Amino acid sequence: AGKIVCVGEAMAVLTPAHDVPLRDAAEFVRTVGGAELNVALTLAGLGVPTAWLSRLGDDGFGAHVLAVAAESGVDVSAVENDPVRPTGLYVKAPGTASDGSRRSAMLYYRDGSAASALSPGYLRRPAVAAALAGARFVHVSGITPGLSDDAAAFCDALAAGPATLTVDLNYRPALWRDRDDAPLRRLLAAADEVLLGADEAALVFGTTEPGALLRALPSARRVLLKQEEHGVLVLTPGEAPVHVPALDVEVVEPVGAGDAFAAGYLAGRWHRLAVPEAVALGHRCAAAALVVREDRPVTLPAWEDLVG
Ligand code: KDG
Repeated sequence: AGKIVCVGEAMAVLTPAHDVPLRDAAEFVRTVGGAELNVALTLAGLGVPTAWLSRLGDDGFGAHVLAVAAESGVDVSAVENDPVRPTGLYVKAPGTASDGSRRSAMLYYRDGSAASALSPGYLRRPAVAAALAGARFVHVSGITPGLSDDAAAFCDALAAGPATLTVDLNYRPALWRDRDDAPLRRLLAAADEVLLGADEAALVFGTTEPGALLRALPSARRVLLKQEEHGVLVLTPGEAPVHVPALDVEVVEPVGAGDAFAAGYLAGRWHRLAVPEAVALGHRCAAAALVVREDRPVTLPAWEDLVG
């Protein structure tokens, strides 16, 4: 029992409709994105009772995001409408990251968005307080404290709550370029469980060494260190790391695979699977996200196939 409550900004996503560079793209496909909403949508698709907490602009993009979430079975009753600030937007240009990798370039149009005005006051709203009071897991990513000073204070207040706090580092350099990352570090330090990529761990903590990471994450009862195609190392204080191999897939577009992984893992935990089995479920959901251009697995394998 108990819901999984995912907290953070969702955006409309525009992706070129054809396989051309952004400067030649005249037509776009609109989908929805945002790390925690991606997690919520996949959790709901897996049949786990899920609520999503955030703020949206009073505009067509916000209405679309809300409709997608509600139609997917996510409880959106505590989502707040902002009459002034717009819904955030991002443009995903597949395969054109500046580092020459096959990662997508992510262009954000989210400064001053409705979700950037998340603040401790939002947590005091009765619907929000009720959702959090009924939560078994509260899931947030390291994106949220980077949205604004208010959102950073919001994360501090959220982390003080009683539910098990899971934090996916989701390090987005564009958000931290002009901002002190202390709020991100406070959120990570308060987390009961941390999910992070080895590349992110190296950037933020300067190490991927299990013992050093556990020392850097003092509240964490578990850390999932994701090593891309090499799988995940489960780190638990006082125990030897456990390796859970990933699946071999032909990657189409990688954005959102981490969110699908988090959703599969949390769904496994919600069903009280053993941790390595929950991680394996995360890998299967990530694989389903890696083979589509959208930020999340649009169709999920049946539950029996996922846990089989
Ligand atoms: O994990 C996928 C997200 O990165 C994407 O949906 C957009 O939330 C997003 C962000 O801030 O990068």
